[in-house]
Amino acid sequence: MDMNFNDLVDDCMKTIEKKMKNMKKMNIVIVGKSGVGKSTLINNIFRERLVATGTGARVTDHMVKITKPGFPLCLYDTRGFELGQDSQKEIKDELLKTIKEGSDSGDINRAIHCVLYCVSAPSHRFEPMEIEWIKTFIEGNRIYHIPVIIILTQAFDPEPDKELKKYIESMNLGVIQVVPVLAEDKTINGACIQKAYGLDTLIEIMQGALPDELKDTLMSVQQVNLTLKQKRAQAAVAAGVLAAAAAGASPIPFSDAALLVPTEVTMLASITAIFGFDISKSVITTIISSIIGTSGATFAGKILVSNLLKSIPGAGGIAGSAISGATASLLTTALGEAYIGVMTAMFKGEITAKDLETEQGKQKMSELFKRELKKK
Ligand SMILES: Nc1nc2c(ncn2[C@@H]2O[C@H](COP(=O)(O)OP(=O)(O)OP(=O)(O)O)[C@@H](O)[C@H]2O)c(=O)[nH]1
Ligand SMILES: [Mg+2]
Repeated sequence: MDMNFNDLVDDCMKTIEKKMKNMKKMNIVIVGKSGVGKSTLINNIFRERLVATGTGARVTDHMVKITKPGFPLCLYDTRGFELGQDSQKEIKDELLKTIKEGSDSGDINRAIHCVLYCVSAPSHRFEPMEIEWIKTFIEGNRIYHIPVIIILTQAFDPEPDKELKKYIESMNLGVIQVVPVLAEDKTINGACIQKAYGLDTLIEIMQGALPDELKDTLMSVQQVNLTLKQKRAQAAVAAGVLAAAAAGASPIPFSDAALLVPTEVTMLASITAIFGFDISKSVITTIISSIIGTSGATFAGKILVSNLLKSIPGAGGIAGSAISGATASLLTTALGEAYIGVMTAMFKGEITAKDLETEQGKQKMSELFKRELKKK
């Protein structure tokens, strides 16, 4: 069966777009006094500088909802926490009301999923008023169980910051964890005295606390924990392998390898969404042609499979005229892992989308694929 290269690319683009569009929306709330570092934290965790470039809309007296078109994350930024007891009570009531409304809607896209409570670490103190606020908030939150994480911001002095963490933990407030973070390197007179740290740990804690439906979303929007992105992408490969094995359970003739294409396309789209890259058509074209070893207008399923098998040491000798479930699994694993390798290189900046449009970039991509495939 002949396949059309352009159709394949279009199919990939459409599937990626659909994956991104159907991704569940994550809603997080950030609370803390002015100047503790809420905006700096948010701008560094997510791949869009949400606070700097998003659109804010006031939703309650003290809360602004920040969104960006096409970005599946919505941030509720609170204002006025430092203004005293009255404001703090109002913030708590508005927050619980917002949580209730989200929960009552029954729509996961509208629910509040996580509350990040920020305390400035350099202050070395956790005031009685703040303790009281968290206690009463947790009380009101009891029926909703929204995970609350306490973040010690601007924690550039690790030893006393660890002490503060221990002290807060000893209060058993009912929060998920207390995490010290430094969102940006701390410099004094131009010299760096402490490198940024802790954002990857924060993301790991959030990922553990979120419902399964939101794990892809968090991975897609965050830019600080590559290992977790890779892990999540590997879960997408495992799902693809299962589907491919099922498709190949009764052997597929080589010439009908097109039967496997939808499975592979879905897998590639899932991985792309988890990495969260805005992939253009020309990039997809390069990636696909370097995967399948051809960019001819039309090609046969048989060519596709034999090209792929040739790249996998040990699989090249697979005889016969059909793909078994085991071979389909092997192909899918190799393809998925190779693609994760490419996404990783893009994440690290070793390859840029612009590079991929040049001959050199294509060459590099091809090499990367071969290297990844050889690992299998
Ligand atoms: N080096 C370093 N500076 C930080 C960090 N976090 C915050 N700052 C600095 O602290 C100041 C306040 O940070 P913001 O992120 O604006 O604080 P905020 O909580 O959003 O403040 P409001 O929006 O006024 O409520 C800024 O000058 C930041 O550059 C950090 O992790 N590292
Ligand atoms: Mg701010």
